[in-house]
Amino acid sequence: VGVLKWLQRPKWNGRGTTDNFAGMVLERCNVYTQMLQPALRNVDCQKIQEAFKSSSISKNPCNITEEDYQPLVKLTTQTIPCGKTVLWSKAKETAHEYTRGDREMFTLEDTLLGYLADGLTWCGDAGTSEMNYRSCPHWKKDCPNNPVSVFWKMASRRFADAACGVVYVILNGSISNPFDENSTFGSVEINNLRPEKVQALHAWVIHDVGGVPSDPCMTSSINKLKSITSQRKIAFRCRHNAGLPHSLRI
Ligand code: NGD
Repeated sequence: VGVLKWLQRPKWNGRGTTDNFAGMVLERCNVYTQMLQPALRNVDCQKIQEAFKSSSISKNPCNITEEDYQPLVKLTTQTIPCGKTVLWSKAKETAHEYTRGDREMFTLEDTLLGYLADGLTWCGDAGTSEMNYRSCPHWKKDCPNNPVSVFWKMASRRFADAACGVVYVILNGSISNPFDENSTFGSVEINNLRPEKVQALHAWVIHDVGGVPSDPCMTSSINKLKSITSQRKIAFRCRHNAGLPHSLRI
């Protein structure tokens, strides 16, 4: 009995592939390309679904590389206009609330690639041609190079690298370190903005209505961000606001 139980234990510490993963990817692709961004109406969602599954199927889910996503990336090419990129850190809901109100602005999750994957988990296994619906590697407890972490790192790097004009970032002013150097924004996106084409980084630090002891833009956390942008020769501005601004333009 002990051996049986041991054999049936989940392999990894993270949640398994989202139920109906492939169906959800196809459905999201159809919604995005037919209803949200008609400019992409000619993309082949069936092919996109296949490429997404193939990125991790029959592979060791601790050895995924950015190259594994190349076919998917090629099928989801999209250009975001200059001045329309919105990054965020520890403020996902707030950022999406904002872009929902201004359909011209794009977070990564408002692009096709981010829209397909947001909130989903997926992984395969070297021994089978099925997704693993039971468990997937947890990025801290198991391994960093798992399908989901590699995907977001790759997508975030490309999104920042492609940004031009004024780039916006929405940060959480209700926590002690709104700028976290270990976050994706702090470790990937900020380092991949290109000074030649990024006019400035404008930070909006959003805090709870009422509770703000001092200007969050003056904290050491935001100062760290300011010094990184200055080293990278990117102009920086910061504003704080209780609740969402009507416009991100400072
Ligand atoms: O390595 C990881 C990892 N790092 C953070 N998170 C991770 N999940 C993994 N599986 N592997 C999770 O990403 C974390 O628990 C949050 O649920 C989410 C975002 O982390 P947060 O709030 O700390 O913000 P980050 O600065 O790390 O990333 C936000 C920026 C934003 O501009 C998006 O364009 O980076 C892009 N992004 C990164 C990771 C995940 C988006 C997502 C997403 N939509 O899930």
